[in-house]
Amino acid sequence: MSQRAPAFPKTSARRPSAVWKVLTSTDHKSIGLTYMGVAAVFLVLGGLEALVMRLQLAVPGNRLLAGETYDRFLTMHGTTMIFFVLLPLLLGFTNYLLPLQIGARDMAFPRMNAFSLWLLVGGGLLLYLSPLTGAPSQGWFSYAPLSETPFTPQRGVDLWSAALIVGGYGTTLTAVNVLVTGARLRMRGMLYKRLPMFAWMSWINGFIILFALPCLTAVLLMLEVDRLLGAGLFTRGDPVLWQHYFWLFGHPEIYLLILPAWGLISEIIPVFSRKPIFGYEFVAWSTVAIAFLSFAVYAHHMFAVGLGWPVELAFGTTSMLIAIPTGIKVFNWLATMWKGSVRYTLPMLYAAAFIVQFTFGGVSGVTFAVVPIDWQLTDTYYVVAHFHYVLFGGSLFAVLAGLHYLYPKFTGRFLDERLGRWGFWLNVIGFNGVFLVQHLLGLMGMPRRVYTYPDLPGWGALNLFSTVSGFVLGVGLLLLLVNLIRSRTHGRLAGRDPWNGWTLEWLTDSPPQEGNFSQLPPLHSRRPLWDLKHPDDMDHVRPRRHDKNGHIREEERGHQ
Ligand code: HEM
Ligand SMILES: [Cu+2]
Repeated sequence: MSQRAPAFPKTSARRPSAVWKVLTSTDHKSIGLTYMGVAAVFLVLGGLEALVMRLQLAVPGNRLLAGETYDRFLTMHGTTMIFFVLLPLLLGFTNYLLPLQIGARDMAFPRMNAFSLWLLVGGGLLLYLSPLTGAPSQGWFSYAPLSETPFTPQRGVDLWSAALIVGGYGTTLTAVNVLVTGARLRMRGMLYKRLPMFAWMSWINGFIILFALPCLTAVLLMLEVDRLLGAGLFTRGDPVLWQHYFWLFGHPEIYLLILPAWGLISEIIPVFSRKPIFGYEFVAWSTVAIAFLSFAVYAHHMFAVGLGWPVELAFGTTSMLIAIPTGIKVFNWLATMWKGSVRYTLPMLYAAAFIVQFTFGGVSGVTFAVVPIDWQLTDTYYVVAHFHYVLFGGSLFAVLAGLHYLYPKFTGRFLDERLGRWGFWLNVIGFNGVFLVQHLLGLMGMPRRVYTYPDLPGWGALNLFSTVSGFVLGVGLLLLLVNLIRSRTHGRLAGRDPWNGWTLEWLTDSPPQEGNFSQLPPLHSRRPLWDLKHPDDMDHVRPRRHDKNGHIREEERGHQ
């Protein structure tokens, strides 16, 4: 009789399961990845809601959804995508990357960090409980008095507010964590002027979150005081009071959804162009300018309410001004690519698509700064096209670039290249197909937030095109999902530094060990890993890496 293997010692049965580990972890990397995982679930939900809306809009006079039901899908979609997809994605990258880039072991307050994460998850659950009591139908910006009980009686609105209040507290606490981490936990030699661009931008973002989100929390509490206690702040008070509060939060919100995205792009483009970022100081300081200006433009969302021309002129002007620091960034990214030796890997492809699409969305944004144009186009599909170009073509594409860039760090393996390229092209074609034509629909006068429309010349065809493209995009995102899951076990091994990077995260194992670093190199410049790899040619000795004509120097190419 063969001998039996000794029974496993009992204690090992109590080893925490993977799920328990995720639920209780205070490690910034686990928290970061959980944010992203949660966001992926909500992306599927928000994406399905979008497709249902697009099906309803596919042909004129469609009867698939009733008007009220369409409004509910619209509200759930907008709220989900902004607060429970983009926000957690960007917070996920910030959590994961910020400590690694500055040479820290973790965020400043790891337990508070876990608390913030679960507050946000709780918020998401509250939102998706709301359909049980009648899903909210007042739109993601929930204008009061429309969102008051007499006009939107269902309890789902209260759950909707609760979702954003709870999630909002979590995000505000994260901002505190980010600010303290960036201020206090930088390794020796990591001066502010040497911060990697992602670390810098997500740190500045902490300020925007800290000052913007409380405006939302306050106004939501006011709404609930009205709805639950009948105070009448918005019904008996100023009818545009809500809008002031909401947009004082809402416009900075759009910037807080783009700053970390810019940070990712500012990491990826230099690495894949083999040039340090062009005009580091300009990119850095333009971010600060944007953080301030983002609070000074908010009333451009309110040109149609009749603020009077002096106010409109002022806000129109600031809105045009903010295009300058934004344009500086686009210029600097292009200048970084210019005469570099560009490698069109998957992250770089997504980054390139980002530049084109984000610029497009930015330019259509500037057209709204011209008040009479805004009067003409407000609440049309031109607006829907504009903000999807910024949020999807911009933020989300940057996140996808970041995901392809950092996946090897997260998992130790590359994403599959072939599947990745198929996904990329389907996403680009699908996304532009959905939203490019909506500019035309808007110019032709199609209002937004309508559940159906009459059969006017061209409207049906353009809408059908948009809907079909939506499904192409859906397939593209699905391929990405398959790739993310499959490559975890099947992907090519990546090692520590698969892209030949320059910032500290590439010094760690993939995935990084607990505590991140066993040893940190001395830090003399913005590119510590370059210095490590080229001790004879360090950045602080020779920071200029282009020749007089702007070409990347020959020996630099050799250094790839
Ligand atoms: C990052 C991704 C996305 C974000 C952040 C986003 C955000 C939003 C927001 C904030 C609204 C406005 C909701 C409101 O007015 O209350 C909206 C509306 C809408 N979105 Fe998205 N969205 C995203 C992706 C998509 C995709 C992929 C599609 C289509 C396939 C889509 C289709 C729509 C439609 C049809 C509407 C309704 C327009 C209307 O009736 O006015 N969205 N989205
Ligand atoms: Cu705005």
